Amino acid sequence: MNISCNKKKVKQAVNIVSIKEKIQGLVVEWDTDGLKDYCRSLLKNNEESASDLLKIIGDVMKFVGDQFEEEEIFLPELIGSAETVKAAIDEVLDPAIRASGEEKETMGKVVIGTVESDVHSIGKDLVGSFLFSNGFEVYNLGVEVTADQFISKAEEVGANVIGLSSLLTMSMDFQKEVIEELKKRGLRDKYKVIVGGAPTSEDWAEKIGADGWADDAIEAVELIKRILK
Ligand code: B12
Repeated sequence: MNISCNKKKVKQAVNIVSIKEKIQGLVVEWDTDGLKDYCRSLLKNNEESASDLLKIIGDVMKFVGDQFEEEEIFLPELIGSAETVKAAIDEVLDPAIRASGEEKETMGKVVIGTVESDVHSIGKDLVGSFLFSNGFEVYNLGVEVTADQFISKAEEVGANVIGLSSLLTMSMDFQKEVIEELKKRGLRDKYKVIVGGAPTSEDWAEKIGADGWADDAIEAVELIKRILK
């Protein structure tokens, strides 16, 4: 590898670090307009792609989550950061991904949501956005989604995959309930069901009879590609 190629790589790495620092600053300050404007300008100047910005934002939210767990920040600060990130994803990054992906042939249809009694949306939204940017048609049903709502939507759109997110130990059983309800309706074999969220695991997925589990949004895309092959 020649020197100029190495220099370019170092420059790219430095850029990513400074972009992440800037985004982190805007997220912890709850500077929603600042974050949206910054993302827009990075996209406009082709400095970063929408999918790379989603990855950075995912890392930043993991950092904010850890700070909350270590009691470095408190609930109102956490909510402020979450709202800031959600606005940037909904209003800037998702539309950018959608605009660039219009011509793509669909890789499959995925109905995704956070299960009943659980309001955590950020991880599930990231998974949905990554799937979309990888050519999947995504139906994001939001949070506190019931088994009937998941199944009705999957039936309506002819989905291939149902993705169930759960961030609470207490809501994990609702993932199981969706699978049981599919069985009751004689629809279990019609859909691949995947699960995710911090308290879930590969073992849990196996225990409840899901078709797969992924630790993060990037793995979720690989998982779906694999199980739909
Ligand atoms: C942000 C947050 C909130 C925000 C949510 C805002 C929002 N719009 O989402 C608010 C403040 C509202 C909140 C509320 C509550 N929270 Co909360 N919250 C968190 C926190 C700090 C971060 C979650 C997050 O966004 N992480 C960042 C994202 C990017 O990561 P992720 O969600 O894990 O998602 C990734 C993977 O898991 C995976 N993934 C996610 N979904 C899916 C789905 C599929 C199909 C696949 C394949 C993969 C996948 O890919 C994602 C992207 O890489 C976590 C702690 C933590 N460190 O995780 C606590 C945490 C989840 N919350 C917790 C609790 C207890 C609550 C409350 C009950 C608090 C209360 N007493 O009111 C309420 C819940 C109310 C309810 N009914 O749901 C606990 C849960 C404990 C447990 N195991 O049950 C945690 C772990 C904090 C703690 N240690 O106590 N919370």
